[in-house]
Amino acid sequence: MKHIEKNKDLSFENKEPVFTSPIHVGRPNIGSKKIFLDYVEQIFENQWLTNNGPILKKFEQHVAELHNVQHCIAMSNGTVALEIAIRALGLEGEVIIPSYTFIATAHALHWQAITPVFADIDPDTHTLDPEAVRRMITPRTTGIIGVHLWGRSCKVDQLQEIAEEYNLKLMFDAAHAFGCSYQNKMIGNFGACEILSFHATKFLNSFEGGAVLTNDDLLAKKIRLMRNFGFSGVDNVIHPGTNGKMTEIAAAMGLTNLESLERILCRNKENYSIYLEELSSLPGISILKYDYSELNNFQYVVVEIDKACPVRRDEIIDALHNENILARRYFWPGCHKMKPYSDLFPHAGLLLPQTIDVAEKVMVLPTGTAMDNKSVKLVSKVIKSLVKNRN
Ligand code: T4K
Repeated sequence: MKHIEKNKDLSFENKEPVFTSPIHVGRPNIGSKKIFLDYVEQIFENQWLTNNGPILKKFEQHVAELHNVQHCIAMSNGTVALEIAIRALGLEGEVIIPSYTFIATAHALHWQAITPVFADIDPDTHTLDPEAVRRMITPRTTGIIGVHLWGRSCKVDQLQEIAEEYNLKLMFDAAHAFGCSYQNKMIGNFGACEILSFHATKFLNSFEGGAVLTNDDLLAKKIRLMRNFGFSGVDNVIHPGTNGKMTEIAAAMGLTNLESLERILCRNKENYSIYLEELSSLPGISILKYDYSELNNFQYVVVEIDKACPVRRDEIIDALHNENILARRYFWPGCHKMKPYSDLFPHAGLLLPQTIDVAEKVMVLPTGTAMDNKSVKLVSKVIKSLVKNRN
């Protein structure tokens, strides 16, 4: 009933949804079924399903080469990659992170009895504001985890400077930043290490998966041990560890999708430029820009809807859902508002004005290989109609 009332203002009122089935933010980008099935044949032939198998090794090598980094240690998912990297770096006490990120960044610390301390973001980049990071440093701080949100890198140099000044460890959550660069150097080469996610919804997926990228030989060795219970050879455990291993079938999916990388990127770029062209002139609506002098994967079409827009962000999302367009608020309302952290820091929001503002403005639109020019134009048309009818 609520939606019917709202729809009085909309041009698509009382009609069947514009899309007959739901279109999602996060539909997987999937490569050739034939290539994948060839890998499945190999796996059956090898009778090697997990534990550092040949397909996993090939996947790690390809990902490392693509990012021009010495080591890629693949994991069962990005969260475990974060947890292991955090532990391998010896982080403890307090670690500074943004609140405007996926909950896994905070959980990977909290899970290990480390306190995530939320610093505010720069509203233009949606990544950590280095000055805000400085303000949150205490004698208990041991590290900083920057998040390259939407694949756009943090202010790496400034964070590095702060880390050196205060003798803190610096690492990056690069879950969104597969194939992206900062100052023309590939992500994976910054801080002590960076982690990737290959979740189904990511630019490159391996069903589930993640990885740690690093140029530090000793750290890589330690992380490899920790990924496999600390085993060094048979019957010999030399380090505490867990089970973070990626399976052969996951690595096969990763390799399959790597072969389609150009096609996926082209599709994302095309979708992005259509959205930009269609929506940029609407009042109070802007699309987050990507820096074309850097590499990016264009996996996220991030729209900011501010007060100049005659329709509120949540009204737009509701109306889009009525049309089967499952646009999303992302990282709303911020990690600091989620129970485990609001219990810890009930007043954290006082120091996070930009985080709160951004979380209230952002809407993410469907993109990826599940979309084509026609469907992107149709989504844009619905948004245009919503805004224009209210003007
Ligand atoms: N750090 C950052 C900054 C991250 O963004 C993430 C993960 C991590 C760390 C941790 O990495 P992982 O441990 O996940 O590897 C998703 C993902 O579950 C999560 O991986 C991702 N970030 C986060 C941003 O988004 P949801 O709750 O939005 O995903 P979900 O499962 O609801 O899927 C979204 C939509 O995608 C669905 O409505 C339908 C569609 N979908 C999804 C799946 C899984 C499909 O069409 N097919 C599918 O197989 O969290």
